[in-house]
Amino acid sequence: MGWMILGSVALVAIILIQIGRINELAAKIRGEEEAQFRSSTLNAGLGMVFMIGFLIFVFATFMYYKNSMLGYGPHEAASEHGKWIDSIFNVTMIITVIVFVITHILLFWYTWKYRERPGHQATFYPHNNTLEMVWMGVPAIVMTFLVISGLSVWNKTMKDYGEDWTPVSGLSTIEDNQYIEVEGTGLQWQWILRHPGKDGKLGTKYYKEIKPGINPLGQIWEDEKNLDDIHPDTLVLPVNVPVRVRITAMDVLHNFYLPHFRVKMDAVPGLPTYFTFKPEVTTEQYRERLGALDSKGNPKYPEWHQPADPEAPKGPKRYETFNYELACAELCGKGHFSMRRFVKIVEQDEYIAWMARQKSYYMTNVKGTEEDVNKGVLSEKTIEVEVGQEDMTNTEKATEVKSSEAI
Ligand SMILES: [Cu+2]
Repeated sequence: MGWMILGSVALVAIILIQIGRINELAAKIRGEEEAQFRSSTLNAGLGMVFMIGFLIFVFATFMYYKNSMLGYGPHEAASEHGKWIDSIFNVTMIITVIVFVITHILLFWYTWKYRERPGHQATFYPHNNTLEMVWMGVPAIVMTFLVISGLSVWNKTMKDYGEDWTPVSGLSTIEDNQYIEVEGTGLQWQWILRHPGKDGKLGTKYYKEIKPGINPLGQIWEDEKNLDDIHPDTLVLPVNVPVRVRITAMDVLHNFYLPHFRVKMDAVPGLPTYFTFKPEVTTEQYRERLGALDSKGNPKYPEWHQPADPEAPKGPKRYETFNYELACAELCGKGHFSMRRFVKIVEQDEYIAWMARQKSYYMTNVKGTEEDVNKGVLSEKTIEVEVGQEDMTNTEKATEVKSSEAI
């Protein structure tokens, strides 16, 4: 009997110990669950803080850098088509910014709203036709609008001058329906610019004629149109006159990029491309824009009022030394950076005066040398007049001489 009582007490004791253990275990599991709920609330909350901070950061950096970006502050496009490109860019940006803000708010709001917590269970929700229609339909409509308006700007921008257009000729005033055709050839690592000179026409080239340092573009000197072609260091163009740039490359892919004019086109070896644009703001006017003062007489864009050379604080300011740039926008090798050239947009009379001062490549580098195929073929006088060194203001005289003298 005694043994039985002892056995029962031991059994009850074991049962009680086991119950205690189970309780202990259950409490532990409950504690872990609670800890998990706390951690998901913390994470979702941090997500919300990040979202607010990130959106503020995005808008603050935009406002901070706005005046350094093309299209804003002083950097409105300096060409006719550039304004169209900027406006379609802005439309695209407004739409995408709205979508960006909404989707980011929703993304973080949902991680907060549906965070793991007691009494909440995920619902299995595999399909909703209305929702699918909305998220397919709305982007499709918006994209159609953007693509169509983008295409129409593209077609307007990429137009070429038709037959009713003539190249600017002579040094006389530039008329309507006239354009200037220049050429940019990219090579490692420079741009060779070619200006048509007085006749307004670029001469013909042949790649087998290319001799570095002697005939870098392979111009054919028998072609009269080549005799007055200039290889300028700076691309000088008159304001409000349409320009057509022939773009080509000699070795690898380059890209003819005039950021202020929104001109950008690949220069492909063996595949000539072109770009037409009309500069509408002279270099001088652009400098004024950068140096503008507000109504209180303070600089509108103080960064442009810093000295151009930090070592000479009293020297010219940045806006006074500003120049338009031609850059290569295709990473084309180790000397890529050195392809920078300046572009100068001047008033029409200034342009004519500039051209009158130029000497053609032929006159300075070829005439009278071994390379000169015209030695003894073209009379000295014809070449002089042809190139416009002797009488630069009288185009008619030049034409007369050309037709009367045997060439
Ligand atoms: Cu390049």
